[in-house]
Amino acid sequence: MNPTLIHQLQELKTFGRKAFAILIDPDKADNENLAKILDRVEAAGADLILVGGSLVMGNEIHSLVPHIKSLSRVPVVLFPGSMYQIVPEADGILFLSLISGRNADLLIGKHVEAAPILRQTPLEILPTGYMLIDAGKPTTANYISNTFPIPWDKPGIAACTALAGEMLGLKIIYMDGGSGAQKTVSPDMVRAVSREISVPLIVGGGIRTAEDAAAIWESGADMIVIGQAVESDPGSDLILHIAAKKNQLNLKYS
Ligand code: 1GP
Repeated sequence: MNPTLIHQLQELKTFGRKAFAILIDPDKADNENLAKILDRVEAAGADLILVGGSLVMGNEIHSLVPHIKSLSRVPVVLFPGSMYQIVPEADGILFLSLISGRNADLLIGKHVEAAPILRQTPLEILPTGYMLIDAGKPTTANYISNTFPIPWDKPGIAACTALAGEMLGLKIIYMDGGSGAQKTVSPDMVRAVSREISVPLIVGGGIRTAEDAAAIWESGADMIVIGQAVESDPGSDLILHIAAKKNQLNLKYS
């Protein structure tokens, strides 16, 4: 039997291994760019493909996910901004509770509506404490969620929030500066959160280089997410450089 995605993520934390995910925004993925990205995803051995966004304007996600599945063996996990982004052909779904905010709908309300729909799909449910971090400019996620992000320089708030999320039973913590963030989540904050939790830690937002990725990994993130840097230059070798850095770190700590 294949280990579940949650089990694979937990193993990263347990064995100190690093992983990365490529985020594909369904509104921006034309076929030509997608083919370039998936080529590199396969060649580099990316660990996960995330699909979704805080605001998705078109309906392409429903054909995009099966299309990606037909071109790549990398597991596809939904990163949904709304219930319209539930696609049963994916492998799993980040069931996100926005624990950095105080918007009841995004903490539990939408989940109540989505639960009976998700129960009818084969999707693996990945219960995730989602934390938005202020990373220099208002992001779509902040605007759409109508919540305040955690201040960039308050690692203590982030650590307590993540700890509470784990105590509530969430299986993953995802800290996100938002797509196109001006700066990444601070290494200090990643360190503070990583120290407090025993569930896997995903960090994304504003990661543009292999060096950015390394700094976040070395501070304690188990998986990093890259979206805009790949999307804005799909033909670049960034994914390959990030994979090389990951392999180097995994060798160093093995
Ligand atoms: C956004 O964490 C993701 O939700 C990725 O961010 O697009 O800035 O890489 P970027």
